[in-house]
Amino acid sequence: MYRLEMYLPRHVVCGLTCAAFAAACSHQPAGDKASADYDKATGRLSRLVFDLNKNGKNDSVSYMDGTRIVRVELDLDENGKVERWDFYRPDGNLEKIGFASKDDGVMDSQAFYDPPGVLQRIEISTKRDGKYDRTEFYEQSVLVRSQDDTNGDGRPDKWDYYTPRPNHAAAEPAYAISATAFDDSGSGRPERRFVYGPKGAVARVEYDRDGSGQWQPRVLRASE
Ligand SMILES: [Ca+2]
Ligand SMILES: [Ca+2]
Ligand SMILES: [Ca+2]
Repeated sequence: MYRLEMYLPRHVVCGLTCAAFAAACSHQPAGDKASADYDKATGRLSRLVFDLNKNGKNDSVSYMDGTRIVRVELDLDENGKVERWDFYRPDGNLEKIGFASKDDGVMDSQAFYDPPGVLQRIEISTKRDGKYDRTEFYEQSVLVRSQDDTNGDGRPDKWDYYTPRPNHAAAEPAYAISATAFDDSGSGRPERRFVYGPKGAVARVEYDRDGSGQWQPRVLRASE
C-alpha cells in the first residue's frame, strides 16, 4: 500500500505555488491539466484535481486547507467512481484510508493508522450500508482480534482471537484463529467461547456467564 502523501500531492501543492509546477507540467502527456480551486472568501487553496497515474486523464481530487491536505479521493482506474479515500490529521499525518471494495464510490472499509503510519484497525461495513459492523485489530500489521455485530444492534456480540504465525508459509495467513467468543444474552460482553486446538478443531467450550473474567471450561465429549 503506497502512501500518497509521500509523493504527489505535496509536489502538486508546491507546483501550484512555485515555478516548479510549470516545469513538471511540461512532462505530462497531452490531456487533462491539473487544476486548482480557491476559497472565494479567504483565497486559500481548497481543491486540487490532478492526474496521479500520469496517463493524461485526471483521476484524483485533493481537498485542501491552504497547503494542508485534508482528504484525497482516488479514481485511478478512471471509471468515474472513487475507490479510495485518504484522510489526513491536522498535523499532516495519515489518519485513515477508506476503500470501496466494489470500486463503485461506496466506502465499505476504513483502515486507521497511528501517527507513525502503523495500521491499528480496519472497520468494515459488511452490508455496505454505512454501518461498520466488523472491526479488525492489528499489532505490527498482523491481525490479533476481531469483533462483529452480527444482529445489527450497534454492539459487538462475537469476538475472534488470533495467534500470530511468524513462520507461516507464503501462501498461508500470518495468523491462526485461537478462540471465538459469543454474547448469548445481549449483555454486551463475551459469555461463551470456543477455544481451538493447534489444528483448528474446537478443543473446549468455556463459559463466563457472570462477566467475572473467570472462564469455566467444559471438555467436549466424543459425541459432541
Ligand atoms: Ca490518470
Ligand atoms: Ca474507480
Ligand atoms: Ca450486536
